[in-house]
Amino acid sequence: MEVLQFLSVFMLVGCCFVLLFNNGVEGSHKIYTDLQSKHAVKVNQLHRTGFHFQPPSHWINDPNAPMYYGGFYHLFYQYNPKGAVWGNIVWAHSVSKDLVNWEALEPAIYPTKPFDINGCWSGSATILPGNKPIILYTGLDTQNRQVQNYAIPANLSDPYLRKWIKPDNNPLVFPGHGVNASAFRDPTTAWWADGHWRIIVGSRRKHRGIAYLYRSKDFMKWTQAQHPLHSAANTGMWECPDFFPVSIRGKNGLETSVNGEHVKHVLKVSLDVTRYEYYTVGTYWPEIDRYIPENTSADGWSGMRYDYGNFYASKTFFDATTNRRILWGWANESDAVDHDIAKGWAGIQAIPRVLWLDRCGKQLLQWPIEELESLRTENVQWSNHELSMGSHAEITGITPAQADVEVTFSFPSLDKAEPFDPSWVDAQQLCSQKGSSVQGGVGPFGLLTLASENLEEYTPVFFRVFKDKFKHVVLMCSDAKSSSLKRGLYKPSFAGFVNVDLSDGKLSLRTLIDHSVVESFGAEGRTCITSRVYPTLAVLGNAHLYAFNNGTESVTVEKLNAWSMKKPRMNEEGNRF
Ligand SMILES: *[C@@H]1O[C@H](CO)[C@@H](O)[C@H](O)[C@H]1NC(C)=O
Ligand SMILES: *[C@@H]1O[C@H](CO)[C@@H](O)[C@H](O)[C@H]1NC(C)=O
Ligand SMILES: *[C@@H]1O[C@H](CO)[C@@H](O)[C@H](O)[C@H]1NC(C)=O
Ligand SMILES: *[C@@H]1O[C@H](CO)[C@@H](O)[C@H](O)[C@H]1NC(C)=O
Ligand SMILES: *[C@H]1O[C@@H](CO)[C@H](O)[C@@H](O)[C@@H]1NC(C)=O
Repeated sequence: MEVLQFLSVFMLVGCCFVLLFNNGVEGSHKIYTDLQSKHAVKVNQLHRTGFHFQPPSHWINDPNAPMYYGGFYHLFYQYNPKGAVWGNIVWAHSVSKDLVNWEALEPAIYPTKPFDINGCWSGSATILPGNKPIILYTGLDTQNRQVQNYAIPANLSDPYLRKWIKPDNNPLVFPGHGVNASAFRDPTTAWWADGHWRIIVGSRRKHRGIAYLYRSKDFMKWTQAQHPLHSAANTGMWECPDFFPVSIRGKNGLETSVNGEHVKHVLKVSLDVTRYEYYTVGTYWPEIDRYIPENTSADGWSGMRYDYGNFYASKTFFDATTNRRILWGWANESDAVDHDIAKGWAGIQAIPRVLWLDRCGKQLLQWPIEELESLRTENVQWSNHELSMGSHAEITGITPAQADVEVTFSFPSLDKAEPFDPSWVDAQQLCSQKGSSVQGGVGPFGLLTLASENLEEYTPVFFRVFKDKFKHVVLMCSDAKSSSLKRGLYKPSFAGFVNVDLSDGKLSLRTLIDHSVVESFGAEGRTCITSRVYPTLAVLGNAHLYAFNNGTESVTVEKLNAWSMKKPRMNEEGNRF
């Protein structure tokens, strides 16, 4: 851990903030009391993103209560209106017709009442019968207890839902007997089953992560169920749980209350200790209120992740107008706090993704919402471009710092794949050993994004294929190691394994490049990785993009389709629909 982490640390808790003791046992966020109300003097544009969600300045974290209502997508998010570090949190609110162009409204929820006077933290929306949205969120009350509150729109005829009311019968849920009032937060969207509404709330008991279950007939009076919906030993505090059904056939999303034969359930939790998330696929029995992950879903540290990079506190919602389940996730900064202060901003939301169950039923697939394609402009295409060992070829004709790249690589055979050592269980560690410049057999091959002309800086996104006893193992990396000449940055070699059939000799990659973010979808969305990087040379018009191969087996870019991306309307002040 960094020294800074121990210096200005006090307390705090939020979907993303925890009491941090000097022994640093839990939590990785810090409170900078001296900085949290320091207004950004000037917003530095250099690393600001072109098409990712962000406000004009200051700090953002968790996405909250995404929903579709009155012809608009609504996104709320944890926001510090006064500075570029965490603090003074309110629920900022933006609306969009297409999930791409956004208009900022007034904050929807902020501390005013005894039940939330010390904090308005993360939560979710439920659309009640009669098309009535209701928000559940975590408040910090006068005694700093974490309680679950509700808020309702002041005027259902206003499609912008500008004003929210927090009635005085709050809170709806107090931490019950045996529940730790400092670790009880982030209520989910409610689902209806068996005559009751249900929600889960994230918590912990000692080192066990817990999703407490609550039931209600009328949404107002909630009773804690005898058993949590689920828990797992040694995972620490569960933040931002999300629980929803997925169809076992096809890409269509399901409304949160749907259940039955054709359905499996997904439980995702955000692990405060490690600051990453994992999910399981399993079965939910409403009669006994039990959720049991399948034996193919590891339930703990080694579980499957939506994203193996900067991606946390995520939340899905069901978009009934298009039958999609859409995922939002927060991509935090990888730079240091003094850089954030100098930039005047910190945090973005990753591009919203459609999410569905893979045909094999064991994992989810994700893909950027198709509306994003409306920003595509100049286009370049390649076909059958061979990359011999050690070569890299520049992709020109687009703006490499703000681009969308889709590429399919093919290779004639897997004979040259390097042997896989079964002790390599940690993908990130393997990627840090075997980076893009370490020659291999089949791979490393992929893209060098945000690269300077002479490769002093670059963020490679690539695959490497290994041969295990009975199968091949595919590693996907998004490696920030050489991303910037700047010191003092967090430059992890993010990586995940890709569960993909290689019998057709192909691997595909889509990468969204946006100044300080590289967001990649491997093998049709089987493995996704988001990296935050801060080049000093490879910026704006000086950024380059290459396809490369550093394996002994030759690799062909069978097809490449890349676009410059336009800038959407993004929460600019004074910009109204
Ligand atoms: C509610 O919103 C509608 C639509 O914006 C507006 O016409 C109406 O005046 C609002 N009602 C109140 C009481 O503000
Ligand atoms: C309650 O939660 C807080 C915050 O995570 C933690 O510091 C404290 O040790 C917990 N108390 C107990 C009794 O587990
Ligand atoms: C996992 O469960 C399936 C049935 O759902 C069973 O066929 C299989 O043998 C189980 N595998 C293991 C390793 O327990
Ligand atoms: C390929 O590997 C060689 C030797 O390992 C290295 O010097 C070179 O930089 C690598 N090329 C790329 C594009 O990473
Ligand atoms: C994002 O920032 C990096 C660098 O400071 C930390 O290491 C991560 O823990 C942090 N991630 C989250 C989710 O807060």
